[in-house]
Amino acid sequence: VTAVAAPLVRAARGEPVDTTPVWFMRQAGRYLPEYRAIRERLGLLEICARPEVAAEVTLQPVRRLGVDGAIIFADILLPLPPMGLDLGFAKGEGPVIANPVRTAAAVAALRDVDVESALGPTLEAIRLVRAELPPEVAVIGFAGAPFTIASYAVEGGAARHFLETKRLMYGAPDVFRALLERLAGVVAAFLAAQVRAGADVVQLFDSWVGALTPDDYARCVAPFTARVIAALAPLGVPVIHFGTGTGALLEPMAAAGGDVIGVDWRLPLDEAWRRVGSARAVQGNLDPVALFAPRGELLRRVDDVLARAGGRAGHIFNLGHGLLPATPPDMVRLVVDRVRERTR
Ligand code: 1CP
Repeated sequence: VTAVAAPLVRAARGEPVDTTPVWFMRQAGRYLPEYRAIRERLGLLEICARPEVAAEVTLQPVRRLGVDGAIIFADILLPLPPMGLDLGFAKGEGPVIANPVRTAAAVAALRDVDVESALGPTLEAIRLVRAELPPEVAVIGFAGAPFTIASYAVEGGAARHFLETKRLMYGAPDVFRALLERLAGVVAAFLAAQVRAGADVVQLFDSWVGALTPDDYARCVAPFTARVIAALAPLGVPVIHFGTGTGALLEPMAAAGGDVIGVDWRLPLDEAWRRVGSARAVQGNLDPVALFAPRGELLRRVDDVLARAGGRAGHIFNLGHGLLPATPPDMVRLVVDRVRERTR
């Protein structure tokens, strides 16, 4: 533990900072030519399996953008292969799981995971990145929340309507809960291991919870997310709890936990912050597509997010969801510079 925590960590705890910290979901990835150069030789899972390469790809956006956090290069689906699922990434780059989990027998057949060995390369990448960066730059560990990982495990890939996932949740709630329970155990252990490896803050991606009714979320999903977050509390590292399409779920999401609530662009940040309560920090919430707008329009929207944060302690600037692959890197840098200028 360093004497003075990184600004991103301080903001996550709701403490005042000199300048609003800024980073971007999906800041490592295809919009960067230096990432694409590595992806020409190596697949996504190959990068994740090689700590030196994963560390390099993690550091690329930190060098180019000067952001306050380095999110470790990995994927929310990495825990699935050690549990016995056959994960691959198809040409179009979306995930494909050849043996999706849709029955009680399939849930029972899931293997227990020793995260230190099975997910060792990600932990080693965290150690390498932490050793490389100055203490002012936070290392961000992450995992998928149980529901969002389950949606891939049940569907066998990306889904639009979550038909198989909801069919299981509505038709066999005990099986669905058993699956989330298994995932919660692995995710909690993986995040704890990331913290031991040097992550200064962790983000739980529940990207697709917005597809649920508040009642289904509260009954079938939130208890497992809450269990993951509660398991991390003794480690003393802030947790960012993120989802999209969560306009109807902000209160139950906040109740499930997280020092920081991630907000997408569909809600004004001030309104979202009021709803989650001033005791929490918030992260967000520029529309990722704003980076394709003319400069003046982009800057106007950055300023609007900052104005809604109102200079209060506990705001981490980010997008409302990840950077899109076609984003011009210079526009991302422009956002970083604007946030720094406006909040100094
Ligand atoms: O090689 C490639 O460029 C393929 C695209 C890609 C990348 C860059 C995938 C496939 N995964 C990743 C890395 C990744 N995934 C990171 C680290 C990069 C960074 O943030 O800087 C992170 C944080 C993730 C997290 C992730 N994977 C999420 C949650 C974030 C979100 O966008 O909501 C999800 C849902 C996934 C699944 C996944 N992996 C890859 C894709 C294309 C997807 C989404 C598929 C879908 O649309 O459902």
